[in-house]
Amino acid sequence: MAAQAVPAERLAARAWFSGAKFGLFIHWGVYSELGAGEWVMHNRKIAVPAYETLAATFDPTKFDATAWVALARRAGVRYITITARHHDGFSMFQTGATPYNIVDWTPFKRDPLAELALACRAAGIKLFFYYSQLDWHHPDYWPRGATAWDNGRPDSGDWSRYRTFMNVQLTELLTHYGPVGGIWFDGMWDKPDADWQLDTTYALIHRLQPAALIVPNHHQRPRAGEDVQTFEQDLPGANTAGFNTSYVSGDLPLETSLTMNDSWGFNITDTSYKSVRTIVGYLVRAAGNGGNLLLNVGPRPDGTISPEFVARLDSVGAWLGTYGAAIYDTRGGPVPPRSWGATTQRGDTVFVHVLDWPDPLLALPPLGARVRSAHLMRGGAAVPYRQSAAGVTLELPPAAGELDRVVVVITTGR
Ligand code: FHN
Repeated sequence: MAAQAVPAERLAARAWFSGAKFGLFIHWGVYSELGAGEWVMHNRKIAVPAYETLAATFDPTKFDATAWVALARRAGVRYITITARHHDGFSMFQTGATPYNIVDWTPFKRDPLAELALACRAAGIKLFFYYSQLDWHHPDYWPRGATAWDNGRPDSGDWSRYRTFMNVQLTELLTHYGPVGGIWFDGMWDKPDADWQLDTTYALIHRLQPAALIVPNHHQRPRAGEDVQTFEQDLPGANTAGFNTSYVSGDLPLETSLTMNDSWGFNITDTSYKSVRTIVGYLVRAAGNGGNLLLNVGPRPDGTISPEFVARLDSVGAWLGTYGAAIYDTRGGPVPPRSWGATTQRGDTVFVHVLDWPDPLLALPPLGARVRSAHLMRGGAAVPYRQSAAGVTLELPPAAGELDRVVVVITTGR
């Protein structure tokens, strides 16, 4: 069957996504209560009835969507991706498909996604919904997949009913919250060979919201109907995490999702926070690869976000306040990421991001166009340079503790 043309509104949404460069990932759910990450149900082999009891106590009374969105704005993100339903199967939104949701099952009784959607719209931030295809709770997630354990569910189920359940929920997510940025799928890797009928689900999404993007975290090459290739804990093409594909799409937008410590969901004992330098390095290298960084926070069960996350987001936001023009709405530059840093580009301007280079001279390969001038982004001082057929050499000022010495190189065009 011939590939279907991608409609204009989705191409425009992809172009927007490519320029957005920075998003905030939020993993938040019943698991947050135990402070041991979003896999706690699986890792501690918690039976369904016990987890249901835990879910019935979820009461994040300090949740304030406007405070979360204010933080996101300070950080400089252009989109938020939040867990609507994670592998524990608990819906963090009002759904008619199951009573096992935050409005009907908990004393909280509010729909945080509705509140977040309103706050995001007011702030001009796009909202994406993370949706787990893997489910440790639903009886019809059968046959079970690689992460199965004996958790009290019957050894039977109706897979086609489960698919219908997902499509009903996706319909709700795409019709009750206004325009959404897209759906971020996860968990298909639990049963990669099952009959997911992705074409039907993708067609449904694109019919309900023609500009919504499908971002599948299946760790495979992108398929028809998918809009973004996302990499987990890795820059595009890298596979330090052990499950990413080394294939990198040449035409789809790219994204790297990254934890700020070593956990996605709130983890009270995980203090391995990345430094601001490391996070900015990921943002720059993601942009140098032509991709976005989706940086994660795991809010606490009361709905607040820990100061360690807040401080880092504020610092990255302050950095973007100075250097944002070298990140937002750029594409990967003429020099692919190197150990010293990366390049980004907009029009005739190449931004050379020097993250880690101790010497005064930095030699670049040819930039594909003649250099007309070079200056430091901060302060504007001219940067002496030499060019020849072999490339361009920049004479850098000494590093003064900056996270990234950005040299703005104006070329004659390509
Ligand atoms: O299992 C999940 C994990 O909990 C988390 O949501 C990450 C985010 O990229 N994705 C899965 C692992 O691939």
